[in-house]
Amino acid sequence: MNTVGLILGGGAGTRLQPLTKDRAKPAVPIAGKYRLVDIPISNCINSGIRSIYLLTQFNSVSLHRHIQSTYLFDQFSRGAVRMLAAEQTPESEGWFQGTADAVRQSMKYFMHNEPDFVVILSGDQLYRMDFSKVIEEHIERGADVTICTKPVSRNEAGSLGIMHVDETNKIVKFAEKPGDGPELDDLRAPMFEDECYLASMGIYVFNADVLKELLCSNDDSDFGKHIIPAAISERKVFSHNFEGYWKDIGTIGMFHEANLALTDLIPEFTFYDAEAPVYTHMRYLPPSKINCCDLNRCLLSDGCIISGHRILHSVVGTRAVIGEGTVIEHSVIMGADYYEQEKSLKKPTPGVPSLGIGKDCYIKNAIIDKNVHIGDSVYISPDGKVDGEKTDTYVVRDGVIVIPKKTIIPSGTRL
Ligand code: ADQ
Ligand code: ADP
Repeated sequence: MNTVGLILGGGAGTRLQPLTKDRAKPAVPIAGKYRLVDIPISNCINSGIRSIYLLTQFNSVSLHRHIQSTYLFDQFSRGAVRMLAAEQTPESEGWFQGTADAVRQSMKYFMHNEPDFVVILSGDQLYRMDFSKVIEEHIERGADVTICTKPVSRNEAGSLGIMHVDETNKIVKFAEKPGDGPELDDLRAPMFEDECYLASMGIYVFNADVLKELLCSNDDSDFGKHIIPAAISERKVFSHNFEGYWKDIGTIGMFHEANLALTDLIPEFTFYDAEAPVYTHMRYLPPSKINCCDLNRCLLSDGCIISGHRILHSVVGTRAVIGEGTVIEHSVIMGADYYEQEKSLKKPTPGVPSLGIGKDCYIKNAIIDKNVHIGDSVYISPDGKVDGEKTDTYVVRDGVIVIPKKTIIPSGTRL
């Protein structure tokens, strides 16, 4: 069976700003040592899908480097992860107008080998799924399209695609992001006792010829708004009921929460699974060194030098350097792409703190992006700030303070 995996790597990336300021969304680091794109790519590889296309709006240096250096298939197993960035051609303006438009513009590349099935995936979700099982069920049912679904509560339902199915799991009704009004009342799933709604996970299996027909018969730009509702009225569209952990991590709040949830005693999602590992770039970093710091409920990546006082309920990324007496709570520290001595042969610039986080700092409810220079006795917390507040040094979103990549914060600063 010839299956292609398509990963929708993100539109303008506004919901994850400022993490997407200098990089494409798929390149955003997660869990200290991975990048968002490692999740759908690993799910594809572990499901036997080795022809993978990543559709992005722009092809950032970090994304390119990551894909090129990580997903090296050998000549015997055949496979490739190809990046398709929105491009200017005589037929198009050069920017994907929406998800369906991104897939339509990329069709000439991924249809080249005449696949039987196309699996379409979001690039900003945390889950582990064996797509080969979904495809098996899809074939058994004689489906044209299969949508992976999950029951969700009412407060989540309004911002997702919600559907009704019949007793054979054929989808008979669908509303994209119905909001919290009367439209949602009518969509409550009758088969569950609690107030539950059957939501689309934005993960689709299409028969390749059906996908082609659906996309070529119009110029609709979006899957959720246009292509899926049209398919439901004209084609055999089924629901695949997924039972595992699944989280959308497309906003700062959800991204922060999903990272910190990995530090739970028994996390709902774990990156450790011998059967279906999450792959990433091998860096050959030394073990992390801890100089008398109290670490509690933390994920600590490789190559760190931690001299802090206390780190609680936090994720610490590769090559993080944290000075003596510093306290970090409920935060995601992304670490650094290099060690200071590697990068600069020249002397440190006067007035610019060293790479990493200095001494006696206090950091709470924060995301500290990579390669920051934070001095000594710096205080960083979203307390007392309003959502949406933004300066050159920080952005506050969903109750989390985000320090953008490469920011320099002098000693003694109080944010
Ligand atoms: P959303 O995730 O809100 O809902 P959408 O904004 O279309 O839908 O994004 C889907 C994926 O495509 C995301 O990973 C996004 O980053 C990416 N994307 C968006 N625009 C893109 C573009 N122009 N080029 C490349 N990639 C792009 C969808 C479904 C809902 C379902 C939820 C589940 O429409 O029905 O409930 O997913 O999260
Ligand atoms: P402990 O709980 O062990 O007494 P603290 O939580 O007081 O430790 O913090 C230790 C370090 O963190 C101190 O050296 C201090 O510099 C820094 N710190 C803690 N809270 C703050 C704060 N509100 N403002 C600035 N720095 C703080």
